Amino acid sequence: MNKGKGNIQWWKNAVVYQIYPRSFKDSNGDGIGDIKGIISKLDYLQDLGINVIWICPVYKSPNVDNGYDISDYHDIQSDFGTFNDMTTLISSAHEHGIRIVMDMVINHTSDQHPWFLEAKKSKDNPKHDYYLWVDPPADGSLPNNWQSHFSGPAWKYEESCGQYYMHIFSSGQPDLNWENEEVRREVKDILRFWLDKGIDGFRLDTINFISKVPGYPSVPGAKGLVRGSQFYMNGPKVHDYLQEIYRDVFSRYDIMTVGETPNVTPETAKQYVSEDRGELNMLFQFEHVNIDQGKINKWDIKPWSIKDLKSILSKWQSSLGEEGWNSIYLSNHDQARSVSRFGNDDRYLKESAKMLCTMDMTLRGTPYVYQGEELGMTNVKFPDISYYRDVQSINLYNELKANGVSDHDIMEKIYYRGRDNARTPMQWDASENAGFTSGTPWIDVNPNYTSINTEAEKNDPDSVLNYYKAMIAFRKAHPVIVDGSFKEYFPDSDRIFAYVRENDSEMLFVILNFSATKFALQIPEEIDMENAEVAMSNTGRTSFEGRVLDLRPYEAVVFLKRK
Ligand code: TEU
Ligand code: CA
Repeated sequence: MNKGKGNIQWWKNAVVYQIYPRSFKDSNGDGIGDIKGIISKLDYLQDLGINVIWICPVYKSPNVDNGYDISDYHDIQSDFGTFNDMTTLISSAHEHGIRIVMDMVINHTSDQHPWFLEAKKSKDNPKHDYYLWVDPPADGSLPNNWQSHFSGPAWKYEESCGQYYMHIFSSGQPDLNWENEEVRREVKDILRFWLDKGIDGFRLDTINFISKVPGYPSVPGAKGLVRGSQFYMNGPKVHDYLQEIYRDVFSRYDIMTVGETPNVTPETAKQYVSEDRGELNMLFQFEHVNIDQGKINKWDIKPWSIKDLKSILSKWQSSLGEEGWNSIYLSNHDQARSVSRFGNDDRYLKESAKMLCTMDMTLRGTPYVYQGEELGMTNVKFPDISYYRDVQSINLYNELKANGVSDHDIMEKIYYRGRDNARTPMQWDASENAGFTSGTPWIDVNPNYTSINTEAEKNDPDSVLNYYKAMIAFRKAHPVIVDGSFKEYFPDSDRIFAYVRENDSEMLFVILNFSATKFALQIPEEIDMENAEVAMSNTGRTSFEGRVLDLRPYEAVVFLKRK
């Protein structure tokens, strides 16, 4: 496949589409999405114009955390198909001009992985040191006060060897000991194994969690269990490990790598993605998706403002601009649906979904579209917890319930931030179960599938889907989006996000109304609008005169001036 325009790396020109395989397309009626299902939709994805698929984990797994607990890195879980199916997916995708990036989970394994089954047998088992163990403190307390991201302590006592092991996520996901050179050797072998199968890169799960502060100190001054992030994110040896992997593996292939890294700032991000450091190409920072998160954890919800959102996004645009490369995303399989969260999924569903798309496709960085986002798929409110499947939401429910919190209050949190919002099946058509499966889906479909689905949207020129297609094509046709500068206007506005992208041949002026009210925008004198044309619009606007722009609710306009 071609390496991209000029000497710009191909992944800078790419639009990535994220697939959560369990919920994408079921080919055999067992209610679970699978690899054959993905293959059957490659034409759809090619037509959409995307260049890369990031596929969430498909390896063997007991599915405590839907594949993020891997028990065999060299095989495919039977729910999803066979190893052969995966090989076919890689080659068919390539035939469609689409590259494949696999999700790789190497901060932890499943507790059913053969390494762990051995490791827990005894302290002197050769695999024991593959994981992080601590003797039980004499006073009967836990090793420290860290809280797992999935509720409860980050430690579980293992009878057979008489020690606690660390699990930052569920107890079915023991953390690997990266200090152990053998572990790093195994990880590198796994990475090479898949790269040699012809894949085009990795999304590296929780990759900044791999180095822990020795001694695993408790968070000082805390009452009860708390997140110990400062002791296991961006730890002392994380860069040594990543440089080793780059040197021994990544640098030898023409691939893209994107690290999932909560708790990074533009400054610390550069340590991962500056080209001269030889670590990763891109990362997923979390500042904008944690905008509504209080101090405690993701369930501690606080109000947020458009102005804050803008300032986070522009900060990342400007500060990572030259030295690194941004990943542009508003949702994924862990987040609420973007239109429900940052747009308006009620009265202005279409307008706001298109407005957000306009932003994603015109910021500097590689945009990621999460399955269904291109349709304007929304959050869901199932009647009660029995409809939910996500271990994080279920654990939260049990924990809060035990503390006497009402069902209503717990469900409000899950409705707002629960991960199953993003995991309801992809909405293909208006037939039963949205055309996702002919059987019983593993999680219910969102009842709004009768109007929000690919079939209905394909034939509607005004649909969110067709706007995505147009916006992706527009991005490809205008290299200024990849290589141009970024300058923000009206940073103090709590409604309008406006910026100019510019290079030697073109200028784009992007205006996004993040509110449900009209707004008369005075175009700054400094912006040269002579011969500027309306290049993209989510309201059907085709022309513009003067210097006052009457914006409609959630309107998005992109002006283009050729130099
Ligand atoms: O997510 C890691 C992660 O940081 C988020 O899950 C975050 O901690 C949480 O949503 C808020 O507390 C990755 C995967 O994307 C996720 O699906 C996995 O469950 C997790 O790692 C464990 O592998
Ligand atoms: Ca299936």
